[in-house]
Amino acid sequence: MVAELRGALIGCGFFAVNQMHAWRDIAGAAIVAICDRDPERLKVVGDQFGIVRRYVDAAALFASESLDFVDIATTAPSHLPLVEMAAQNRVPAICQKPFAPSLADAKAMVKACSDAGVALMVHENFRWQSPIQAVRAVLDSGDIGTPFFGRISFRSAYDVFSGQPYLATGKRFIIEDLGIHSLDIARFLLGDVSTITTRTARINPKIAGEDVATMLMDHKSGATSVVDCSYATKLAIEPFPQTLVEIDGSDGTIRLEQNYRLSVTGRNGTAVSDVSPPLLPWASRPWHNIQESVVAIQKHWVDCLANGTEPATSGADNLRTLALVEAAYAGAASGEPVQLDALL
Ligand code: NAD
Ligand code: 89V
Repeated sequence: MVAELRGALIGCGFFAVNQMHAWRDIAGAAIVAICDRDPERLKVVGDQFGIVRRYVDAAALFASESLDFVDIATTAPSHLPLVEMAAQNRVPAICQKPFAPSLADAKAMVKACSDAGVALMVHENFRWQSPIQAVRAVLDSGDIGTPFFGRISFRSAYDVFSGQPYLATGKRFIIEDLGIHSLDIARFLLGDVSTITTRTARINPKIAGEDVATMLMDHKSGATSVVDCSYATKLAIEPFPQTLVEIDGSDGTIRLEQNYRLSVTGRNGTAVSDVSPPLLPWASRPWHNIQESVVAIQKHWVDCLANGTEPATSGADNLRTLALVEAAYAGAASGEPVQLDALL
């Protein structure tokens, strides 16, 4: 029997609870220790998941535990020191999105892990949602031919601030927190990007950052895409947290519509299917779509460690998604298109 990988979770906040549930469901890995600088969160998560080995200081965790990986679920400002600590201790690391507050920090983390010879994966889970994987499978089937246009759309008025109050206070909001997922999906479906043009707005006067963003991208494949996201869009039926997708190809079209309705028009006509994600026993609507993707990405990590393969959303891969975020903010400020290759 293959021994279970011994993991530790650093950061026991709002989202980490999903990650802990997912680890419990995954064969081949177990969380043996947890760390949070806030003793209250340490107690809540430790008691809920029966983890007795608890640390308020990450350095003490690395010094005392023998680990096969760490799962870093803190917010972005702490990612660089924590990933560097993992690299110094030769421990492979998962790091939550946004990977870093700046591309320079992200590049430093990729280098630190590469120099130490340890794997690094960014927890960029939206591309692992089963409806998004279903769209990718249609593209791979060749049914719609060569894609020339895409739209990745996330428009909602859901109150994200009650669960994640820090989202209301930062100078950057929707592109950095949510648009980052949509930009990653655009890369996943249509490939890397050469140029991005961005417009932003703040509609909610109670928050510090932008809550609306519209981005126009040239993909290296020749396709054009629009990535649009909004937390100021009041709809008859609230779609949170669904990403809607439109792709037009030389031979047909894909539409991922509200309520996970997938419509594919190809050479042989139109097929409509329900690609709703399953409601896992510990999950709750409307978050179940995201929660299922957490299990999928964490399983992928375990497979990659077992096989010695690079995760799909490795640190190196995620530099290209984070570069889109940087370029989007730069372009929103200047009003000009921004070239991606110059940033990488
Ligand atoms: P949170 O503030 O609720 O939790 C973060 C926790 O980390 C806190 O308990 C804090 O005390 C702890 N922490 C911070 N720095 C630490 C350090 N140096 N050492 C130990 N503990 C430390 O935040 P959250 O809402 O859970 O978000 C965490 C991250 O997850 C963010 O980057 C957020 O963008 C991301 N997130 C991802 C998804 C997703 O679908 N991938 C969804 C929600 C949030
Ligand atoms: O996925 C996320 O990063 C979350 C949310 C979906 C609420 O924006 O912050």
